Amino acid sequence: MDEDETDAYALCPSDGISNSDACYWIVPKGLNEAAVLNMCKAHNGTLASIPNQAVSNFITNNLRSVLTNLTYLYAAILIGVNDKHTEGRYMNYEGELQNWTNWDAGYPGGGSSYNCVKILPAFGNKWHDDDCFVETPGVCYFKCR
Ligand SMILES: [Ca+2]
Repeated sequence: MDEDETDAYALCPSDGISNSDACYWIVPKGLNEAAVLNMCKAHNGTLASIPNQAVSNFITNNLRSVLTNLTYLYAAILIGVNDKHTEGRYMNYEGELQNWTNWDAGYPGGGSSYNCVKILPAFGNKWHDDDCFVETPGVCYFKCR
Protein backbone atom coordinates (compact mmCIF):
# COMPACT_ATOMS: atom_id res chain seq x y z
CA MET A 1 0.00 0.00 0.00
CA ASP A 2 1.42 3.38 -0.94
CA GLU A 3 1.11 6.62 0.99
CA ASP A 4 -1.83 7.89 -1.06
CA GLU A 5 -3.92 4.88 -0.11
CA THR A 6 -2.99 5.33 3.53
CA ASP A 7 -4.02 8.98 3.37
CA ALA A 8 -7.47 8.07 2.04
CA TYR A 9 -8.36 6.80 5.50
CA ALA A 10 -8.42 8.57 8.82
CA LEU A 11 -7.94 7.51 12.37
CA CYS A 12 -11.03 8.04 14.47
CA PRO A 13 -10.30 10.85 16.97
CA SER A 14 -10.06 9.57 20.53
CA ASP A 15 -13.29 11.38 21.42
CA GLY A 16 -15.07 10.12 18.32
CA ILE A 17 -17.30 7.06 18.03
CA SER A 18 -16.93 4.34 15.46
CA ASN A 19 -19.31 1.86 13.91
CA SER A 20 -17.53 -0.65 11.67
CA ASP A 21 -15.42 1.55 9.38
CA ALA A 22 -17.46 4.71 10.01
CA CYS A 23 -16.31 7.23 12.59
CA TYR A 24 -18.32 10.20 13.81
CA TRP A 25 -16.89 13.11 15.74
CA ILE A 26 -18.45 16.30 17.01
CA VAL A 27 -16.49 19.48 16.42
CA PRO A 28 -16.56 20.59 20.06
CA LYS A 29 -17.16 24.29 19.57
CA GLY A 30 -19.37 26.70 17.71
CA LEU A 31 -18.26 27.41 14.16
CA ASN A 32 -20.01 28.37 10.96
CA GLU A 33 -20.61 25.72 8.30
CA ALA A 34 -17.48 26.48 6.27
CA ALA A 35 -15.27 26.28 9.36
CA VAL A 36 -16.83 23.02 10.60
CA LEU A 37 -16.33 21.54 7.13
CA ASN A 38 -12.67 22.61 7.23
CA MET A 39 -12.25 20.88 10.60
CA CYS A 40 -13.73 17.68 9.13
CA LYS A 41 -11.53 17.89 6.05
CA ALA A 42 -8.44 18.43 8.20
CA HIS A 43 -9.08 14.87 9.45
CA ASN A 44 -9.69 13.52 5.91
CA GLY A 45 -13.42 13.55 6.56
CA THR A 46 -16.47 15.60 5.73
CA LEU A 47 -19.69 16.71 7.38
CA ALA A 48 -21.76 13.64 8.22
CA SER A 49 -24.84 12.88 6.20
CA ILE A 50 -27.38 10.93 8.20
CA PRO A 51 -28.56 8.19 5.83
CA ASN A 52 -31.18 6.55 8.06
CA GLN A 53 -32.80 6.39 11.49
CA ALA A 54 -30.29 3.81 12.73
CA VAL A 55 -27.33 6.11 12.05
CA SER A 56 -29.23 9.04 13.56
CA ASN A 57 -29.84 6.97 16.70
CA PHE A 58 -26.24 5.76 16.79
CA ILE A 59 -24.88 9.29 16.67
CA THR A 60 -27.31 10.88 19.07
CA ASN A 61 -27.21 8.01 21.59
CA ASN A 62 -23.45 7.64 21.64
CA LEU A 63 -22.74 11.33 21.69
CA ARG A 64 -25.44 12.16 24.20
CA SER A 65 -22.96 13.32 26.82
CA VAL A 66 -21.22 15.56 24.27
CA LEU A 67 -24.54 16.89 23.05
CA THR A 68 -25.81 17.44 26.56
CA ASN A 69 -22.75 19.48 27.48
CA LEU A 70 -22.82 21.44 24.26
CA THR A 71 -26.52 22.09 24.16
CA TYR A 72 -26.17 24.18 27.30
CA LEU A 73 -24.65 26.69 24.89
CA TYR A 74 -25.67 25.32 21.50
CA ALA A 75 -29.17 24.10 20.78
CA ALA A 76 -28.33 22.81 17.32
CA ILE A 77 -25.73 20.49 15.78
CA LEU A 78 -24.78 20.93 12.12
CA ILE A 79 -24.96 17.83 9.89
CA GLY A 80 -23.85 17.15 6.33
CA VAL A 81 -27.04 18.00 4.49
CA ASN A 82 -27.67 21.20 2.55
CA ASP A 83 -29.71 22.72 -0.27
CA LYS A 84 -27.17 25.37 -1.21
CA HIS A 85 -27.04 24.38 -4.87
CA THR A 86 -30.76 24.14 -5.59
CA GLU A 87 -33.35 25.39 -3.13
CA GLY A 88 -35.32 22.48 -1.69
CA ARG A 89 -33.04 19.82 -3.16
CA TYR A 90 -31.09 18.39 -0.23
CA MET A 91 -27.68 16.90 -0.89
CA ASN A 92 -24.91 15.49 1.25
CA TYR A 93 -21.32 16.76 1.08
CA GLU A 94 -20.30 13.89 -1.14
CA GLY A 95 -22.61 15.25 -3.84
CA GLU A 96 -25.35 12.67 -3.44
CA LEU A 97 -29.05 13.30 -3.07
CA GLN A 98 -30.14 13.00 0.57
CA ASN A 99 -32.87 10.39 0.41
CA TRP A 100 -33.67 10.05 4.12
CA THR A 101 -34.69 13.14 6.09
CA ASN A 102 -35.84 13.71 9.65
CA TRP A 103 -37.51 17.13 9.57
CA ASP A 104 -39.28 18.53 12.58
CA ALA A 105 -42.88 19.56 11.98
CA GLY A 106 -42.95 22.80 10.00
CA TYR A 107 -39.41 22.39 8.62
CA PRO A 108 -37.66 23.15 6.37
CA GLY A 109 -39.07 26.66 6.39
CA GLY A 110 -36.22 29.11 5.80
CA GLY A 111 -36.25 29.15 2.02
CA SER A 112 -33.15 30.29 0.20
CA SER A 113 -31.67 32.06 3.24
CA TYR A 114 -31.50 28.83 5.31
CA ASN A 115 -29.50 26.21 3.41
CA CYS A 116 -27.80 24.27 6.20
CA VAL A 117 -29.38 21.53 8.33
CA LYS A 118 -29.05 20.92 12.06
CA ILE A 119 -30.09 18.28 14.58
CA LEU A 120 -32.10 19.72 17.47
CA PRO A 121 -31.55 17.55 20.56
CA ALA A 122 -34.33 19.35 22.41
CA PHE A 123 -36.76 18.48 19.62
CA GLY A 124 -36.30 14.72 19.51
CA ASN A 125 -33.18 15.03 17.33
CA LYS A 126 -35.36 16.22 14.47
CA TRP A 127 -33.93 18.53 11.82
CA HIS A 128 -34.28 22.27 11.32
CA ASP A 129 -32.91 24.27 8.42
CA ASP A 130 -30.79 27.27 9.42
CA ASP A 131 -28.47 30.00 8.18
CA CYS A 132 -25.07 28.50 7.27
CA PHE A 133 -23.29 31.38 9.03
CA VAL A 134 -24.78 30.63 12.45
CA GLU A 135 -22.02 29.13 14.60
CA THR A 136 -22.76 25.71 16.09
CA PRO A 137 -20.91 22.44 16.65
CA GLY A 138 -21.15 19.95 13.80
CA VAL A 139 -20.86 16.22 13.17
CA CYS A 140 -17.94 15.02 11.06
CA TYR A 141 -17.81 11.65 9.34
CA PHE A 142 -14.60 9.79 8.62
CA LYS A 143 -14.11 6.54 6.84
CA CYS A 144 -11.68 4.95 9.25
CA ARG A 145 -10.11 1.66 10.13
CA1 LIG B 1 -32.99 26.33 1.72
